[in-house]
Amino acid sequence: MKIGIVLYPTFGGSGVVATELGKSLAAKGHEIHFITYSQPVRLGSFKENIFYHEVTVSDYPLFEYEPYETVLASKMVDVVKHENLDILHVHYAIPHASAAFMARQILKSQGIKTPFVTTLHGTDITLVGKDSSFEPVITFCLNESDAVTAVSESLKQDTYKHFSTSREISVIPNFIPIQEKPSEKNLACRRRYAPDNEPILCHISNFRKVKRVQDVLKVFAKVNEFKKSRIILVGDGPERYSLQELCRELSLCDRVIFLGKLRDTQQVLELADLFLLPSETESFGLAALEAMAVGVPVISSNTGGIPEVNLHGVTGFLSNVGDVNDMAKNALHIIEDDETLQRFKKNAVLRTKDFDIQKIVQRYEDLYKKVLS
Ligand code: GMT
Repeated sequence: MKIGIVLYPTFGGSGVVATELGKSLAAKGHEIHFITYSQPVRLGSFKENIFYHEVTVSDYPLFEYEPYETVLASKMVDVVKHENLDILHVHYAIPHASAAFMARQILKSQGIKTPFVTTLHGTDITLVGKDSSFEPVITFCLNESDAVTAVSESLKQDTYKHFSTSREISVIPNFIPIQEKPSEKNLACRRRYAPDNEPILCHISNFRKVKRVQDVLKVFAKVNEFKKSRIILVGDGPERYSLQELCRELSLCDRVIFLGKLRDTQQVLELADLFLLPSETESFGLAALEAMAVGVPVISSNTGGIPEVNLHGVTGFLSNVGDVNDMAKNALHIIEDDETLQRFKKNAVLRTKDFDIQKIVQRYEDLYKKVLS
C-alpha cells in the first residue's frame, strides 16, 4: 500500500508512535509518505520506502495566525495525487483530522477517492479537543473519518464521554520493538551518574503541567531520605524552571540530573532502576512502556490508560494522582532489596511482549485493508 502519515514531528508520544509505525510499515514493503512541518525526530537516516514531504507556511504579513491547516490540506491533496496514495492516516485529531477531511473532499471533487484513518492520542480528546473552541470540529471529524482508533480503552471511553458521537472506535494500543536479548548495563556510563550502591530513578516527558513533574521531585526527595539515590530527568518544557527552583529549595541539586531533550532515550533508560510517571492524565503512557521494555519498573498514577500498561504489584505500582507518599513508599518497596527489584524488572520486560510492534502494526495493516475494501 501507499500510505500518507500526517503527524507532529516533535518529541511527543503521538509523533514517536506515528514515525515508528511508518518505519515498521516501510520495512514490510509499504511505501510511506510522512507529511508534516519539519523532519520527525525519530525518522533517522535514509530508509527504503520512506519519503518526507514538508509543509511550509509562508508568513504573509496579513496573517496574524498562519493558516497551517489549509496548507497541510493542500499538501495532502498534492501528495495523494502525485504519489498515488491509497490512504491517509492522521495522528492527533487537531488539526490533522479536519485537514484530512478537507483534502478528501477536494480529491473527491476531482474523482479521486482517498479514505482517512484518524488515531486519537490523548490530549486531542482529554485536554484540548473537548474545549468548546474545538469540540464541534472534532465531533464532525470523528464522524467523518473512515476509521477512528484510540491508543487505549480509557481514551476510547473518554471520547464517548466528551463527544456526542456513536462512531465505532477501535482500540489499537501503542507498541514497542521487542529486543531479542536485553542489552548489558553500561556500568562505566552509569558510574558517571551514580555510585553502584545508589539506585537511579528516571522521568521523561515534555515537562507540561499535565505531567506533574513537581510530584516527580517530591517522590524522589522522599525516596532519597531513606535510600540515597539519583534521578535523571529527560525532556524540557514549561515547568522546567519551576522544577529547577524546587530542586534548590529541597537542596537536591547534586542528586538531580537534567539532561534536556533527547532523540533516543533507550540508553538513558538502560541506566535506570525505576521510572516515575505521576501524570494528571495520560491516555497511554508510552514513556512508561519504553522504560518497561528495557526492564525498568514503573511508579505511576492510576489515571487514564496507564493501568492498561503498568500492572499494579507486577510491573510497578499505581497510586492516586498527587499521592506522593504512596508513590515513594512503593518505590522504596521495589528498590529495597535486589531480589524484589529483579522480579519487577523481569515482569516489566515480559509485559511489553503484549505490545510487540510486529503484532500491533499488523492490526493497522488489517484496518487499512478493511477501510480500502
Ligand atoms: O504526553 C504528551 O503530552 C504528548 C502526547 C502527544 O500527543 O504526543 O502524548 C499522548 O500520546 C502518547 C502516544 O499515544 C501517549 O502515550 C500519551 O499518554 C499521551 N499523553 C497524554 O494523554 C497526556
